[in-house]
Amino acid sequence: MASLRTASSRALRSSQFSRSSHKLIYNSLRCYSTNEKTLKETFAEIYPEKAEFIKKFKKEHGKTVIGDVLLEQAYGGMRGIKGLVWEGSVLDPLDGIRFRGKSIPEVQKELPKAPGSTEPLPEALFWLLLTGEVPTEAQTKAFSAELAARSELPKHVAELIDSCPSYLHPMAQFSMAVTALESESEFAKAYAKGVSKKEYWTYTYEDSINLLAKLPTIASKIYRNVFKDGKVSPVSKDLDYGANLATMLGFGENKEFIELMRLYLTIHSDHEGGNVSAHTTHLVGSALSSPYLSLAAGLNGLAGPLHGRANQEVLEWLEKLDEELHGNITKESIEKYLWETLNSGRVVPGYGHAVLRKTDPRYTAQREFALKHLPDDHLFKVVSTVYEVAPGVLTKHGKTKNPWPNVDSHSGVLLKHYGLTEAPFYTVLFGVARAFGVLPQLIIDRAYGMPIERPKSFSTEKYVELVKSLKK
Ligand code: HAX
Repeated sequence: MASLRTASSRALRSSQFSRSSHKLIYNSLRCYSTNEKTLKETFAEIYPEKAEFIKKFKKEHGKTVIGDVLLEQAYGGMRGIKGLVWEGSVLDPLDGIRFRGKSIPEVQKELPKAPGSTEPLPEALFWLLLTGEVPTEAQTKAFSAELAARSELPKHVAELIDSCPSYLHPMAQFSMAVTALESESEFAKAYAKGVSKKEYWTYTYEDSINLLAKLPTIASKIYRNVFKDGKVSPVSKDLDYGANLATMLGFGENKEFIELMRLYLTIHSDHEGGNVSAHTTHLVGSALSSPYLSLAAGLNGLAGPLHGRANQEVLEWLEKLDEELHGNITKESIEKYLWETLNSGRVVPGYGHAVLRKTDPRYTAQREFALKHLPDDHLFKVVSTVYEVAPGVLTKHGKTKNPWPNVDSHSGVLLKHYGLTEAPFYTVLFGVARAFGVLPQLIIDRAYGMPIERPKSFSTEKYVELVKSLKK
């Protein structure tokens, strides 16, 4: 392993890479004041061995049957069909998400933290998701500084955001701004020049880091334009990603809000590959669209009410509940309200999941944050009472396979407590976090040379024929 790493490290510096890659790597190294390996160097050392393993694995076991596909799955949103490769995380229906094998409490314990903080740094999670390794504190600090150094928006993107009407949903503004960053794509430029396939990952890496770095500025600009005075404070190279985001949104004075941002970005980052935002980003990326175009596509999926926008729906639903019940929060009154929602043909937002069959550990992590920092918050008490009642009501209702709360059930209450009350903005924060999960996989996809995605579809007539022929 060590010799392979040294060899690939040597390759990184010599023949395998062109002059332009050298320049890119050098540029990213210049930001560092530590002698430890950078994220890019770490990945460059690790991936050749992994890529070699996958080649062998496919050759030896490529014909192994790994599952059957039922007709009901074709008509049922492809639920449970194994057909994607996603390295950063795996979701167990009962155990919840594990990032490179680590549960949320393990990530909270093991990842580097800012001085005086108890929450993990999301930039350290990005490192873990990309490489499978936990970075040192010095590596994380240098990576935070590198992200801050790359955060500036091109003028045309800033102007584009400023030109959006305030009634355009923040997620539409977010997706547009990310799409417009395409002008900056190193990958698109290198591809146009005919760069070798072997080098795709290095340009994808540069685009991904530049994109990740610019997201807090984009998100804050949208927030401050739509809901505040339009002024965004500058990024500080001395602050970590979560602290910068909190500050630019206008909540930097509040240390608890900064802690919330670190936790929020970490737990909302990755949820394996099949969810709409992750799958869309990966799918669009498989056509060799740049990370900007790929993430923007994923964000458009995240904006749907059954996916990321559920966080907005939840807060609005809770506020309406509170208003209609005039603060009369009892198990009985909430049960009645839940039945009214269900009987009117709507879903209870924040409950249910396509994979999970237990309370989402991301919900639990947020509940623990609330118990620690805001146990007496009125809306937190409402959320807690809904948690006591909703699983029973949904079970009695008899439709959902999972009556337990998901991540979106809790996030709005925490944000609102600290003054970020504007629910239509919530999915933008989720989008910033989701980038931490999907961008590492895009880099990995390019490093492994993953092909364009193209599953098979049939018309209903063709499925009827297929079923008939199989039943003969
Ligand atoms: N309230 C009422 N009915 C629900 C329900 C809920 N919370 N969750 C599922 N159901 C219904 C479904 O609408 C479906 O009804 P039909 O048979 O009439 O179509 C039935 O129960 C079976 O659905 P399922 O198999 O349990 O769930 P799916 O895998 O199809 O859908 C969803 C998963 C998350 C989309 C679903 O549970 C839902 O709509 N939840 C509410 C919205 C929400 O919280 N979304 C966020 C999910 C987490 C996430 O992605 N965050 O970004």
